Amino acid sequence: MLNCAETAAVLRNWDNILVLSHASPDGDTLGSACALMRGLLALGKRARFACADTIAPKYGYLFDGMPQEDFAPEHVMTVDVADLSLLGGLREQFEGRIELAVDHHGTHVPFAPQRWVEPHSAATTELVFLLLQELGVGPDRAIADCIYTGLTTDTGCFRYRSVTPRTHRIAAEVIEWGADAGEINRVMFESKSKAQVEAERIVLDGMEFFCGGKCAMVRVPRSVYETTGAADSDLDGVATLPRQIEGVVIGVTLKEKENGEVKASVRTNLPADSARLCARFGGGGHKGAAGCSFPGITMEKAAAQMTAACEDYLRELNLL
Ligand SMILES: [Mn+2]
Repeated sequence: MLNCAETAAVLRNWDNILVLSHASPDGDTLGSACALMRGLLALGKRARFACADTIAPKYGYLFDGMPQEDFAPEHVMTVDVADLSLLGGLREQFEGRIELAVDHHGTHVPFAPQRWVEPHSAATTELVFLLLQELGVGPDRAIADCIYTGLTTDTGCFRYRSVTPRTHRIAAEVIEWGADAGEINRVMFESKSKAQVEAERIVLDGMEFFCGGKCAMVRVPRSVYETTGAADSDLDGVATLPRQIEGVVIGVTLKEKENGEVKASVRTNLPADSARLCARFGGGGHKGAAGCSFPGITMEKAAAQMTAACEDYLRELNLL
């Protein structure tokens, strides 16, 4: 395991670097990749980006003005990727070629020979910021926007328990660099498309409670996207809704992906641990937020398995 200075030393020696984000990209993996690439470009290196899935338009500004050169990379690294499987469609192409991983997931399953993993970091962008400081990059306004985006999206606008004094210090620093905090938070948290509201309405209408109201579950079948015109990313925020209900300890959102695979997003309140629950299905993440998938089974079956697991887990915690 590397530390910040050692990771910086690795990057100092590299050129022609490909930075990979995880599939179904969020603000942290994209903010980390873009901040890092901007830093590498500023150091006179060549850097480019790849992700298995399309990037939601609301993240477009992260890439503004960044050249996307096509070159054969000499080095490949990942940001915010907890497990090789989370590379999605890029896994096959890059398995065995990834030399460096920078991540903050406690459930990180090592796949790169060199890695810097700090589970107590609220976002991977926290680590990228420290890395850029070590490399002598900044202050830079575009980098500041990328870092701030990762911090705020991975912490639900600085509300989660994962937030530390350091998270706020780094946020303060990048605001000094010129990050447009108010606008980024508006786009990420205060702005919804009509399709999104329509989809949320349908999904919330079907919310189910079990374990005496300690668990809440919503399902998002493909039909929701079809009837509302909502994109996958429009329903990112839905995962946080079940847990917001008083008395709910475990909130589960089941989404049917385009390929038919069912994915669960789990959000928990203390004392439950989302990552531990998802580990039962080979998934992972953080204490408050984690995910897992149910390949090859229907939404109905996935819901039944998840319900049984929640019940079992709550018993284990003596909450049932
Ligand atoms: Mn993250």
